Amino acid sequence: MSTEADLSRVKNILNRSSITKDIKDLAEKIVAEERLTPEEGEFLFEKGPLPVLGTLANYVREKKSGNKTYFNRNFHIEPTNVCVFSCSFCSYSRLYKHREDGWELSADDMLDMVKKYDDQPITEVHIVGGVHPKLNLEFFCEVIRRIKAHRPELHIKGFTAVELDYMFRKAKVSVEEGLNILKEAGLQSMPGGGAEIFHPDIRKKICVDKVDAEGWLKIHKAAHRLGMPTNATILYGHIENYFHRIDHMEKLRQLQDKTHGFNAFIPLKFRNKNNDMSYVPESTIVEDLKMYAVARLYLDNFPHIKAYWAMLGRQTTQLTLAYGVDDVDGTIDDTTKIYSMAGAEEQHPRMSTEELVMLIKKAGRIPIERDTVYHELHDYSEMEVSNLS
Ligand code: V47
Ligand code: SF4
Repeated sequence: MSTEADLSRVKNILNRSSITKDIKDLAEKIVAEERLTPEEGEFLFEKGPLPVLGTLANYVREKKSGNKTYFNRNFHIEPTNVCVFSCSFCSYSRLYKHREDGWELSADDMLDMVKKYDDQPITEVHIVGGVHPKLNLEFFCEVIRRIKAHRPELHIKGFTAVELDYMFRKAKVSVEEGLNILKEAGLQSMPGGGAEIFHPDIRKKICVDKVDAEGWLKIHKAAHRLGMPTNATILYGHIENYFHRIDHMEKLRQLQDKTHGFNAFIPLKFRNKNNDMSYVPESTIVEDLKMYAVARLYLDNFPHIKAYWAMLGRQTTQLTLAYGVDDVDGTIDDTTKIYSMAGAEEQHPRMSTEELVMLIKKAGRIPIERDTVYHELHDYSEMEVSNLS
């Protein structure tokens, strides 16, 4: 889909005398659709000038998605914030600290939340939460069945590999058996959470007690084999370095080569309020844009790179659309607390369809409403851009 004009923009920027031969060589590889090695990925993080990374990532993004930017109409259900694990970046979990602030929804509560959207054209419910010691596989199957019985066309995207690993071990079923049981109940896809940083040197410092990289990848691989698409995340901008980020993306790229089951890669910026890592400063916007751009360049087999606006904030999300991003997640309707509790600007994340469309249009892109698996539902290019800022 990329035009001659895009290519000439790449060539123009590479003709600048300040650009080194190493960078020019890598740019030529990218334009020729040759895969970057891990060393080259690290080199881009370390030495790639931001304008060059942006131009190249934008070139790849437009080749894959043209000028389109995707969003959906969704809401979240967070069944509980009680969690048996103790990730040090988490501002949300309440098992050991402040149990009195914990919540625990019943199946009826969750169905009531779904019913609130009965007259709204929502297409997806995203179910994710803490790992409660008592909420088990049977309970979640009942929740899913009841949601599907009430609104069959609503896509259920649910449960991180961390939640599933615990659920399946408790139920004494294999990963394949567990996923099949959930799929039969009505689960259709999985979000990308719980990946954090795969490398054990970092994982043992930030989330020592939950599923490791091998277990996370095994669950996603099994989901893909069952025809269930999933996303993948990285939690960046804390104590990891560029080597760890590339190692993480390399593991995902290898699995995607085998299964082609990932839809989107979602870099999640570490937020430092109210958690045990509050001493770690948050990344700068330059670092954020670099993360998105290198992700777009390195993960050549991922169809989409998503900026989760609820976590990143609206303005940075608009900027990422020029750095490789082609998806901004959904309307959300103030139904998630993970990021607001960690200090994100959006304390009540909610955008109307019109606001999301304007956010995308004002960044110079075509807003496309999609369903969870990227079927295009509506092209909003004709919607008038109002004076909403
Ligand atoms: O795995 C927790 C992250 C994730 C913090 O697949 C934090 O479409 C930053 O994965 N600072 C869960 N991040 C959320 C998630 C997600 C969100 C939106 C869309 C999708 C999708 C997936 O939240 C956790 C963890 O990496 N997280 N605490 C924090 N302090
Ligand atoms: Fe639990 Fe998830 Fe928080 Fe870790 S990030 S403590 S698994 S809720």
